[in-house]
Amino acid sequence: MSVLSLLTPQTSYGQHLAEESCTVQILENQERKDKKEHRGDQEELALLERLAIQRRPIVYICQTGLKGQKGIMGRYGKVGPSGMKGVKGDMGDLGPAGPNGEPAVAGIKETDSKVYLLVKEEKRYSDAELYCQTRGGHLAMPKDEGANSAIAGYITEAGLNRVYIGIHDLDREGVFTYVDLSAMTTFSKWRKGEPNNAYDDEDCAEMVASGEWTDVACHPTMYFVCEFEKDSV
Ligand SMILES: [Ca+2]
Ligand SMILES: [Ca+2]
Repeated sequence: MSVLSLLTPQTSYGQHLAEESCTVQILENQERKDKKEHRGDQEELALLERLAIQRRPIVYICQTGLKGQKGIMGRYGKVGPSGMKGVKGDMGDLGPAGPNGEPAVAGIKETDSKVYLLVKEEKRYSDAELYCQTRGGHLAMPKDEGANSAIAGYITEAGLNRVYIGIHDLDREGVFTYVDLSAMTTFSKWRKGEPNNAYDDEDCAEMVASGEWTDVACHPTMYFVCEFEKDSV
């Protein structure tokens, strides 16, 4: 590339803005001299002379083209690592007080040998027995008239109609036993027509307020009475 072609764009500045690309050229002193002889443009020669004296390379940068349109956005990069866990915030204000709950245990009833607990928490038969066992007892097992009357009175005082008691025929259909697996001997208080194993689905027992028993399904939830031996209380 000759020095003239390098220098020419400078004279037509403004007309080639969008077309010229950047060019860098370093000229040797001899080449500058050749050009001086070849062409007598005073301005160019003066420049070449000055550069030759200073022994600097000639660097000419052409104008770049017009700026293009903005490109489309690139793809998102990978998600960076998690930051450090922040400091725990202050505790919020206390919420409003909740409504008063009904006590689950409506009180205790005692006989000479037993303590009865009426639990006003609706549970299935098996869960009710589990509740009583967890506290060291069983569902109530009325084994004589005195015990049966005590439990019945308890139900009536609480204004309830029915509760689970600890009698079932889960092990052998039609053969009711107490929940501690002791056999029913002389005493029973079945209501007339019960047990009837209605819908072939009644293997548990409830006591109604009158003190009578009926066999019922084991899965509905209802209140129940636990009993504890006085010695173990
Ligand atoms: Ca049955
Ligand atoms: Ca029945």
